[in-house]
Formats: sequence, C-alpha cells, structure tokens
Amino acid sequence: MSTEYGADQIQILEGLEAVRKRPGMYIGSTSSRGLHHLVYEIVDNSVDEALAGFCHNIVVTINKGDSVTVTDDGRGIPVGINTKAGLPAVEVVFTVLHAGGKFGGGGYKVSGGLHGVGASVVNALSEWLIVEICHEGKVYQQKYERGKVVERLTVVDTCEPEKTGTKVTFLPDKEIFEETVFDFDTLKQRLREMAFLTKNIRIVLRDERSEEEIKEKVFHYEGGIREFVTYLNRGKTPLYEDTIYCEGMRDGVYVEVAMQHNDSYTEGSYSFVNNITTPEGGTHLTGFKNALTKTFNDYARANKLIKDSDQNLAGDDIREGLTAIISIKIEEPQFEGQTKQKLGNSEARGAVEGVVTDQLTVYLEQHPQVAKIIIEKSVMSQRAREAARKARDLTRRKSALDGLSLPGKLADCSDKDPSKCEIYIVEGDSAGGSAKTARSRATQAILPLRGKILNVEKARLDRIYGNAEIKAMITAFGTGIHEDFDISKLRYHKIIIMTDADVDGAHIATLLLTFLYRFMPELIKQGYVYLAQPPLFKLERNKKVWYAYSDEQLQSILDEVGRDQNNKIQRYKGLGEMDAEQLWETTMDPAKRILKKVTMDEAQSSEIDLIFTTLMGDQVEPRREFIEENAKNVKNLDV
Ligand code: TSJ
Repeated sequence: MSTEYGADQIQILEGLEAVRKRPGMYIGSTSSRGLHHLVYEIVDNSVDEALAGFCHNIVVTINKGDSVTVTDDGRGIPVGINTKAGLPAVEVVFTVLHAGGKFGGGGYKVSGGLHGVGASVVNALSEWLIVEICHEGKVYQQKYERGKVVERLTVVDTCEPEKTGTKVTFLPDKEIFEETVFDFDTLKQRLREMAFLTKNIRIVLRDERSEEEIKEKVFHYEGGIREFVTYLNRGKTPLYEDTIYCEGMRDGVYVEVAMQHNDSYTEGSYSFVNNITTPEGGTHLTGFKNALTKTFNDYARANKLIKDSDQNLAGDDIREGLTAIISIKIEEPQFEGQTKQKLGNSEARGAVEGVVTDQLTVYLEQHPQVAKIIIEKSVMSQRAREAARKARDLTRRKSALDGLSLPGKLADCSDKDPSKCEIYIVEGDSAGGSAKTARSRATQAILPLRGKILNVEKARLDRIYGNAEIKAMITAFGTGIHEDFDISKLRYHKIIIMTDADVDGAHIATLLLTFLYRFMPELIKQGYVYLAQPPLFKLERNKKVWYAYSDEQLQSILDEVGRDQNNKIQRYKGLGEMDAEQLWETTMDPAKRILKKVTMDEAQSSEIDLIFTTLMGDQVEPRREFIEENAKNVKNLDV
C-alpha cells in the first residue's frame, strides 16, 4: 500500500490541553485500569512496527518508582522534520493529539488501544517522558513534562550503525491518576495476549521494583493463536491432537482462526479485532459461526454421518467444548453497541465466513478421523439438548400450575422485599440446621445443600437440570435460567455462599460459583453474590472470647492479650463445630460479619474462564493454586 513513510505523512489534528482536562475521555478512566492502559498505548506502537515486519523484540520494564520503559528493535520513530508541522516527526507523535500513521493515510496501521489515541495522550498524562531513538549510529533523545517539550530533540550518544529502535520511559502523573502503582499480573496478562496475537514477536516483561528479586516473563509463541488455543485448553483434555487453523486475506480483511475441541461441554471462543478483544463479538464472530455450522452440516450429510431424515446440527452443538480464537485485522473497524465493543463492519462477516468455509472444508476432507470425532460429539450434544429442553419444559409447566413452588429444604425469610433479603447457601445439613436456628428470620433465608455439588463443567445440560441442588437454587432465586432469566425476579439481593473454611469448603464454594458463573452470570456481574467468612480460630481467655479470621489476626490478638497458659485456642475445622449462637455472632450477624463480594471484570472474562476451567478440569495441581490465590477475584467489602 504505502511505499514512502517519512516525517511528512503524519497529520496534525488537535492540541493536547484537552487530554489533561478530561483524561477519562481518552483513556477510559483514571483508575488502575487507565494507568495500565498507558502501557498498552505505548506497546501498541511497537506491535504496529512488528506487524509492519520491522520489529521482533519488545521489552517492558517496570522501574523503581513505577515509571515504565518500553523498548523495541524497530526502525525507530522518524527523526526527520515533518514539513506540515515544521517539527521533528517524533515531537509531532508526542505533542499532537491523534498524530500517527493511523490518520495520515498511506501507513497501514492496524493496532491501537481501546481509544486509539496513542503516544501523545500518554505524554500528556505523564509527569515526565523521555524518548530515545537509535538511527544511523546516533542516539536521539527528547524530554517532555506533562506533555510539554522541555528539551529539543538532540543527539546524546552514538550506537552501532546497524542498531535501530525506540525506547520510551514515562512516569504517570500522580495529579491525574488515583492509582500509580503498576500490577505485574495485569500487565502480564495483556502482554501475553498481545504475544499470542502477533506472530514473530517476543515480549519481555521485567519488574525491577524490588531489591531482592527481579521478576521477568518472556512471551514468545511461534505458533501464534494456535498456541493461544493450546494454552486455553491446558487443564482440559483435547478430543484430537490438531489445532485446526485457517488464515487468509479477503476484501481487505486479514483473517486468522484457530480452534480445537476438548471434552468439556462449554464453548470458549474469543474474538479480536486489531489485537483488541471484542467481548460482545460482532460480524467477525457471526461469520465464523455461520461457516462452522454450514461446513460441518454439509460434511456430515455428504459423508452420511447424519441421516437424511435427521435434523441439521445446531451451531451450539458443533461448538460444544470448542475453544477458538478468531482474530482479524481490518483497516477501519467500526464498533457498535452500548460499550462499543461489538464489531459492525459487514465485510468482516463475509471475509471470515469465506476463509473458514474454504479451508475447513479442505481440512475435514483430509482429516476424516477428526471430522468424525467432532460430529459424533455434536450429535451427542444435540440429544442432550433435546433431553434438557424436555426437562426444562417440565419444570416450566410445573411452576405455571402451582405458582411459585419453593424447594422443601428452603427456610425462607418473611420479608418480601428482595433488597432487604439474603439467602445463605449452606454446605451440609447440620450446619444448615444451626444456620436456621441462628438466622434473623425476617430477612435471612437458609438453603442447606447436601455435600456433593454437581460440577457443571463436567455435566451435560440434561443432568444439570435434573440435579436436585441446582433445581433448588434456581427455584429459590426466582430468576429462571437462560432465555427465561429475569433479574428483576431475583428474590434476594444477597446470595451468600457459606462453606467450611477448609480446602473442601473452598472446593464446594468454587463449584457453586462455577454454576452461578455459567448459568446466571448476571448475578455475579451485578454484585449479588458473596462469600461468608467463618472464623478460623476461637480464643478463650479469662472468660472472654475472641474470634480470628486469619492466622495473622490470631497472632495480633495474642500479641495484645499475652501468650500464656490462660489462653484456650480452638481451630474451627467446620461450621458444624459452632453452635447457633456462635455462628450468628461470627458469620451471620450483619453488624459484625465479614462478607466477600464476588466480582467479575468483564474484560477479563477470558482469564476468568481459564481460572474456572483450570480449577474444574482433570488436573489437581492447578486447583490448589487457585484456592490459595482465590482472594484475587474476590474483593473485600465492608458490610
Ligand atoms: F509512539 C511511541 F512513540 F510511543 C512509540 C513508538 C513508542 C515505542 C516504544 C515505539 C514506537 C515505535 C515507532 N516503534 N517503531 C516505530 N516506528 C515508526 O514510527 C516508523 C519508523 C519508520 C517508518 C518509515 O516509514 O521509515 C515509519 C514508522 C511508522
């Protein structure tokens, strides 16, 4: 497309003052999320250079004091004078809003952050920023403060003549950001994703903030999105060895798809446009689904894997247990929907559909064994779905006849105002009994569940709907499920999971959360789900009683009261060891208890999905890790 791209091709649109006045407009927010966004904005520029074929290595360093350095080995930002602006091109990049190849025409710019605004916004929101460029044996440098030039572009050093690249260091402005400490894991997650999505790139993340230990992560995936699929399927059992891969260019849209089925019953498809996730999908995802449904049905009929008289396989059946990455690059993406996260370009639908249909057809012809496995699984799914529909119709008819028939085990509260009501889901009948005695009848309902909770990751819909505990929860909540789900019918605004404070209890809590996450995600999204925090220790001393919720807390109480023979310490192994009064006092009394609210960051859904599937999958080891780290997805809430 473009042949020449020098200092001149960068257009000038607007000044920078606006950015500091309304930072949220440019980076979404000034919270931790916005802070991390600064890094992605800078790294995006290096990724663009990689997509253009000139950059292979990117290093992101979190420095002491929480400044960040991004270095790449690309061509280096042009140091020549941009004649339209009469300034060095570098200076235009950093001081003029919307400067960059994106709007200049000619340069093929495909990546770009959520808001696609680039380096000048990062500059405007940084206390200081230093850029260094290696070009033709010279090191050029320029400094800025809060977006303003404080030093002209000057040569400060020499370098090897072959060496080229760009290095940017910036310190986010504490006047702007509520949070200025970077989180290694947050950066790690996004950089890993970027590395999966960009072939031939190596991204290093270094954390040099600690004296003791320099943390470093290297992301380099030869297989690109193929490896992304393998990564997402880790902890699950793939149904066949290959990762099916399609790639091609059509109507100006570059299409890349990788997929593989595993033995679970849920779908995990993630779509990206210009390396940005599109959690709400859009035309590219539709094109993918159309291609999959059509190609598999055509193949199944042509090869007599389904009978002429049988119904077509539904898309949902073919995608059962499928992990897929759909990644497209398009020059002018149009985003729609309330959160502008849904791709609208109609040419993307045709492009993905065309590329996938053509290449998948060839793949299936050449791999009849794989085709057979997928179609057999789809047929099983179709049967289970049919059985589930019948089971669901039965429950529907039942509730239509008897009005709302609540489960027998539920001890409901008397108040009917959902905003005042809570339901405790309690593990085990004996703890359930104590909870029923302890509760405040007006506003607290108790639903005891028997020990084993069905793992919805490992069961088909017919079994899930047939499960007594799950049916009890669905009817108690009142919201219905799937297409019937109506959050306005929720009968309790706090759903509190109360399990023993041990590994088994944590496992049961996770099984319950998995069910809620898969079947009623709105409950979590809207903040209705909590974890009760029963105490771990009881300390008795001279007729006085203390409860501790962690080892540290026990230690600090002991520090205060003294450590001698007068202390009687009991470690609670389960809720059952507390009598009703103790349970009320420590775990259920709204005035004293601690609740943890379960939160879910929409944009992190791919990682969350990973957490749940890792946890519920066959491998035992990752589970322990999760349970230990599980506080990460759970924020403390003072109630
Ligand atoms: F945007 C930025 F300034 F923040 C930034 C840009 C930050 C970092 C870490 C790297 C980069 C960057 C820019 N890396 N590589 C480039 N490449 C160009 O700007 C470039 C170089 C040469 C030509 C050419 O046509 O000769 C074109 C471009 C876009």
